[in-house]
Amino acid sequence: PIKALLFDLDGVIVDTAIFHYQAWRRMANSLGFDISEEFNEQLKGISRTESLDLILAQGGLTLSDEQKADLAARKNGWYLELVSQMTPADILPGVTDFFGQVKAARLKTALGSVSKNARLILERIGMLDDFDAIIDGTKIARGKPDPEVFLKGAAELGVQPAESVVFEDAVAGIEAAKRGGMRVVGIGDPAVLTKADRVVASLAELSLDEVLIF
Ligand code: B16
Ligand code: MG
Repeated sequence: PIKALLFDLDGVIVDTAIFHYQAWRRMANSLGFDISEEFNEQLKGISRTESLDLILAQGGLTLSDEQKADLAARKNGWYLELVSQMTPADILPGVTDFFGQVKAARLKTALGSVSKNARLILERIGMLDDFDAIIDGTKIARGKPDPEVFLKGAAELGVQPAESVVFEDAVAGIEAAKRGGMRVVGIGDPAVLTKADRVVASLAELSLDEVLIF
């Protein structure tokens, strides 16, 4: 039986991808190039340092570790300015209702995000207490598609991977859940999220009962 649900943050609970894109774009522009919205798709679910490497490669730049640390910090500052304006109104459609069903069914929940800002975002949207475990970028050594973030979540909840369902919007995150031996609901486009067991446009389209018969 399914005992626990593990949720990605960006793209599942809130849409911070747009803020990441704006902040990375500001950084790229300051270096003299631009990044497209299409390119930004590749950055979803990928850690801050890996995202920076992909962006610098896109701009044809090779920088020192010190310069890269400085740029990453600057981007994060711009990103946090945007995050600081978030409120509970930024919770994505269907999330609050779905969590109500999860709570009524007494299932365990964990957050599985590679973001180092995850706690701050949950605080801003008033959902910090909705998770029994929070695994974020400060607790993991390897980002998605490595399964570490979800395996740690299941372990902290005391459940087996096979008893867990992951909710993910990114290709890298779905890969991570599959490698971890978990079932996955993809949030987004079925043509993109081909490895998910089920794909819905948003949590508003799904009832908990449909997940429990997985
Ligand atoms: P930070 P998730 C990920 O969040 C984002 O999808 C990804 O675009 C971002 O680079 C990463 O967090 C790191 O975020 O810079 O805040 O540490 O989808 O795993 O919740
Ligand atoms: Mg995501």
